[in-house]
Amino acid sequence: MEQGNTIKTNPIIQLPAVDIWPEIVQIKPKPDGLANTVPFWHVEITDRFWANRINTNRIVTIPSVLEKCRQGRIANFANVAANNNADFIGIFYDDSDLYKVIEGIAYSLTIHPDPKLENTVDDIIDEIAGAQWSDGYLNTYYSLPDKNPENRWTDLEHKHELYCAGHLIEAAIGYYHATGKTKLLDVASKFISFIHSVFGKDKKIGVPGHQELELALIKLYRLKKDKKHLELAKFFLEERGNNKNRKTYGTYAQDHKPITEQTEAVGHTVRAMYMYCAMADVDAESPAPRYHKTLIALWENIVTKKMYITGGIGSRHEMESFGVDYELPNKSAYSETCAAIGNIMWNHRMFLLEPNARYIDIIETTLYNIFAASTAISGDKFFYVNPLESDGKFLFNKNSATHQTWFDCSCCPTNIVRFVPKIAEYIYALGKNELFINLYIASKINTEFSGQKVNFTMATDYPTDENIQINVEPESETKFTIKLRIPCWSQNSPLPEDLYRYLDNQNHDVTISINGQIIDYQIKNGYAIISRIWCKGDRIEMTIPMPVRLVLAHEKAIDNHQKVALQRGPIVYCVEEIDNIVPVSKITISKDAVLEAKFHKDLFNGLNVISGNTQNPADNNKTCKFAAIPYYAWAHRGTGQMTVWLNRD
Ligand code: FUB
Ligand code: ZN
Repeated sequence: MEQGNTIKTNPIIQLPAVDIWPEIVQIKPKPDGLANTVPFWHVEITDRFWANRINTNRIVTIPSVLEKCRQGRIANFANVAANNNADFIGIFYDDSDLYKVIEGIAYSLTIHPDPKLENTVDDIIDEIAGAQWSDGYLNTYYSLPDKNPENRWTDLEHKHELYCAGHLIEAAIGYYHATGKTKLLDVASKFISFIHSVFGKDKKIGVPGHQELELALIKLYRLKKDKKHLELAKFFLEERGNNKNRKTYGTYAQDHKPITEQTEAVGHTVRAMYMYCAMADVDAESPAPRYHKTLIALWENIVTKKMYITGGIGSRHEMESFGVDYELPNKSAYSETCAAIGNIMWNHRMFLLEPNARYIDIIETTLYNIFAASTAISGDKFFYVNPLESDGKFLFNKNSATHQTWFDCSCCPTNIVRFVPKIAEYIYALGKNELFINLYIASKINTEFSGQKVNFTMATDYPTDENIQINVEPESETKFTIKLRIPCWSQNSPLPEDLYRYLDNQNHDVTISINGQIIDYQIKNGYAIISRIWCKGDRIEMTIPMPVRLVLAHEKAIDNHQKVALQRGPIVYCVEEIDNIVPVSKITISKDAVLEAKFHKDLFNGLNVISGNTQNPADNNKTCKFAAIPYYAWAHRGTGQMTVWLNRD
């Protein structure tokens, strides 16, 4: 295949200390039809929904989780550094939380410098460096109260030394990029050199019990261009499910069969997501993809049988795992926040291997529903578990029936911290002479086509509003293609594939106009393709109708029999006790219900509330109103009952 031109976007926000991001996200000429990531600091988000969250992450979430890390995680490093024989505090993988927070701070510093915060992190990095063993090993659980080399690598299945190493690499690369400082990267490199000396074909044969190091090694390979990191990632992937040299861990850790034979998503969801990410990354580095077919089979299995309408995955609290096909309970759903983040990361990689809007449909649904729900609007309370129903009593969220400020295992808040500042990365992608507009998030980007600079400004209040305007400003007339994603939910499918469908089965055409003239367009792989010579002042207007739709689940998803969910655009709704006189479990929607969405500017920074009629069983079935709010806004007004799936008349 012909290789494309080098395609370029330009930083809009500010220059990072070192511009290594294009390497890390593998920005390089791609064959025709494929796309490159746009670095997150090349996109300025102006949209209120996400800009608020990015600011809240910086102003509230980061200080709050750092403070929590001081109550144990940072002390562990300091205690190893001080060699004071203190006992280890917390859970054996707690180091990873601190690394994830540093990674998140690094991304936040990239788009918003903060010398004071940077100093704080520098001090923490001193403690981390002080805790490193002279041979490069670094893990506080195996270093407290004392360092016993014999204990290391003795329980790869459960203890997370390799997992923590992966998060260390990601933090180190992020911090180097943001600040140009190499101390943490040196620590990570030394640890990885040690890991290379231990693991490999002619050395210790073993795989991480929790995947993560694999994808981090590929990032490191992209940065350092040293093939041995890629080879070690491949070694860990290829040894999975291979019981010739070791006792395998089974389905929980996706270690039950070789990965190319895995076609059903099983086991611990976060482990699975990180593994699928690494598989996609290896394929992105290889001229002959080895895992793509398997990944598509796994994707189809999840999307057709194992995904909640909110985009959540992982049905079971037990082992934090996938269930069997169509096992999608609502009240006992696990739907871990980390799994949702992992699923977004994986779908983005799938898009880069094969630019099809179906992957972005999953990203969008996950972002606006489960991910947006996972952090309270205040920014300092979180859902680890994201059920679709609550009776107000079941302590689904790690011993709580509502958000919590922290958890003994705080994988989710720390994943949120590192995910939010980088959301801009998902809005656009660049192919050869073409710009993909994947998410309709108000933003600005500056790019180049055939050497011509082009500014794009997207203005919209999507998904509250159905109108989007994109201003195209080339330096001078230039021919290129804009690919506008046509969301699946506008094409009569609530999510890709057939796990969910609309009750009314109606099409609502997306209209696109250029400079006021409605145009005909073709849809290919989920994108409206507009190729033309673009001139200064060109304006694209797009309207994606957002009627309130009633969603049905596949008949085999028995938990949702005789139930409907409400969806408007990508937003899934829920009903809460506080808004309704009828108990939420008794609200019933008829198929011809008139449902109205009305904007309330004072609720949660502004959102649409849906209302309609139901019957009140406590009042002779008299007709009365019910109200539904976006799922992402639930649990902000006290602890109470909530449900996404309503009775169907
Ligand atoms: O084991 C590390 C993390 O903690 C996992 O990814 C989460 O599911 C939680 O178990
Ligand atoms: Zn988690």
